[in-house]
Amino acid sequence: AAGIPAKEFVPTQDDYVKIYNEVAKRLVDFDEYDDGSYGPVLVRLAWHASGTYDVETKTGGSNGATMRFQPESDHGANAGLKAARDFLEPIKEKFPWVSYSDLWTLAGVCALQQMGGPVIPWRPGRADSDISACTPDGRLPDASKEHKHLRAIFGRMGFNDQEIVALSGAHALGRCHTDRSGFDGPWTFSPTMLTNDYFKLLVSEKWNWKKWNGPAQYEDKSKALMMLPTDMALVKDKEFKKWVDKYAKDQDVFFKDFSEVIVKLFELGVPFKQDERWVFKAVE
Ligand code: DDH
Repeated sequence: AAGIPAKEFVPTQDDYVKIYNEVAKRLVDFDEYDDGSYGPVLVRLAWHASGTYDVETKTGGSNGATMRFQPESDHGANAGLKAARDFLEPIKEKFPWVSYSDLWTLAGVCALQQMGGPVIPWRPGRADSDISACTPDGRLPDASKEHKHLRAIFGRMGFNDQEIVALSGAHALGRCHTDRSGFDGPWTFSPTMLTNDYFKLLVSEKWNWKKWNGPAQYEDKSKALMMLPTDMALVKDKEFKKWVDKYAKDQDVFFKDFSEVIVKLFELGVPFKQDERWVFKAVE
């Protein structure tokens, strides 16, 4: 009928459940990648999209999904994240109404839950920006640095010591790749399961400098596992270490704090209209 505008599609919770389930299905379907899952690299995509936030200027954060554009996609810290963005592209094609910024964070939630992590409440409301909203390079942490750098970078996002340590527990997942960051190896023996093993290993293993031509990193006695200088800063600094000990002792406490701080991370700087957060059921 002439003059009557086409009704805009307004997605409901059920529509986002469909996206969650589709991400979960693709995680199972494409189990040949890396250690057997795209889960870790999806988590890293959601974190790097969100971790550009600056409290003072209120720029950056997951809203905008500006990592789609150069120069942000080419920032050194984002090397390798094209694999995660490409993994999600068919889902964006199937559900064109979802913003990339909602999709990337919801995929991070799905990956964490499907890898045995805690429930992570999520809500929609992110809108994609254009290239002009790209953040400058240098907002994400540099793995060669120590405690001062961690407090400066995460303080800029609005996080305290406890939150920095809880967030770092994500390194139970995934690995370093020589062709991405230059570092090499996984932090735990179960890189596709979220556990508190990262904290347990930090306090129980003896960590030595790895002798190689690559960037300075630590290795355990078995030489199968690694820690970055920034990881070791969490046991060298007394205030950080308190939280490492706490999370090493009790996975439930880690899961509770991790869920809370991940919700905060994925929501930094997002102008939500919806107050209610949804809980998505993990797919068996
Ligand atoms: Fe991380 N991370 N991360 N990280 N990260 C790397 C991989 C993964 C740092 C450096 C690296 C967080 C914090 C820090 C994940 C999640 C999170 C790699 C290796 C480097 C280097 C990349 C590669 O070669 O492929 C540093 C430094 C910090 C810090 O200073 C605290 C946080 C907060 C998270 C989070 O998710 C909340 C995940 C997952 C991976 C594994 C990716 C993969 O492909 O596997």
